[in-house]
Amino acid sequence: MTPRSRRLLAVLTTAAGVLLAAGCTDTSAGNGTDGTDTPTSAVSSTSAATTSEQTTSGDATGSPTQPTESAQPQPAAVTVTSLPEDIDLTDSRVIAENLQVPWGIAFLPDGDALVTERDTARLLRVSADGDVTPLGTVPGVTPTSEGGLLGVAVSPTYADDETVFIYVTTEADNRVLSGTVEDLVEGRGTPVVTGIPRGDVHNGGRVEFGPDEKLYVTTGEANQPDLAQDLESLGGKILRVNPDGSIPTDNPFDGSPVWSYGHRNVQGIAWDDEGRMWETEFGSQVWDEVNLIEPGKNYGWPDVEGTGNLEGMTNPYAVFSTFAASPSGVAYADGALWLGALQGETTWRVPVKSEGLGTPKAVRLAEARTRTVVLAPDGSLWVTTSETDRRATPEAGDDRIFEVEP
Ligand SMILES: [Ca+2]
Repeated sequence: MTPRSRRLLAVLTTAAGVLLAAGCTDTSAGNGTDGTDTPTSAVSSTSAATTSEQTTSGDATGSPTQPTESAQPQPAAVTVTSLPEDIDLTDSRVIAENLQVPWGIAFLPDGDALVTERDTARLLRVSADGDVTPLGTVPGVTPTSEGGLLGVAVSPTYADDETVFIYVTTEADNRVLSGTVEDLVEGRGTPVVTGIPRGDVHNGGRVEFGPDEKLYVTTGEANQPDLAQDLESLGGKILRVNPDGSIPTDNPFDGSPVWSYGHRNVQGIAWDDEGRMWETEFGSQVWDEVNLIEPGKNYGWPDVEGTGNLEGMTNPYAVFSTFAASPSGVAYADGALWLGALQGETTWRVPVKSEGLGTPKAVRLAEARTRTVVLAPDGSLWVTTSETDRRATPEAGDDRIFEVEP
């Protein structure tokens, strides 16, 4: 048996043990940190331990299963427990290479992208033609194992205000800053949200404008699981604020930026054609999740990982064994969610239907761990690799941004 199959068997055994323990979850950082604590070569393809295509258990249509008052067991969400044996490499074009942990991407009105580098705290301008222009380094960023310069968003009214939003890990907290690019790299960013718990791991970090032009911010529980259930803490939440940081009057909790809670570590959000907000979330040892986010709802962590059917807690629409996904960013394109995956060298394409999610398909957009997937203005997907983040063995040219057609 290869080391890889031994490891996968160990993971499967752990999964079975946890499931048999009827809801007991392992709340340690463990393997469920941002990706994996082993080099990607250990999980670069399938093994004898996972011989089948991904399976869909329970409701074959992938309908959602939300907690109800009923005592009847609920069917599981769309469930993926393995990687296919062979996944063809998708045709792609390299846009940029030799980057250091590219993390966030946001497009400017002219089609160029702003790209963040997590550990260097550099802000880059990247054109579709592959021109990479360093714009400066954001001062005050204090990278941790998973923290640093993370998400970036461009104001919906950028043409008028030239405002950019970034999510940064400082010595004291995680926070969202706004300003022009020049403001941000010269240390004059305006605090928009402060006091998000920071940790060595589980720092969240995505910032995105919704269709309602509110700013959504995804956080992690900073490896303090109880924070996820504490409505007074900004850890383990999805936050919703006005661009100036004030609290929208229609938020679910009066005077609070909290939009949803009970999250472990969220690094991906995207909206579908119907305006519904989907979220990707790292599991601890067993189940990564895809959730439909609705205001005020409790998504369960740390009481439940995956589908728990606990009263007052909302089940995911899809779950993936952590070794098969570990999803960071997510994009919506061509009627599907595209999940960047830090394990398995895959991107998962998950069809979105009006009633829920369809059967996920593993797609290989790069022979690498993928971090961020975003929809570009021209309808293509930009995908970042994450081989230089100390969880893998980088090769010459890492890390890269690829362009693919959805
Ligand atoms: Ca959950």
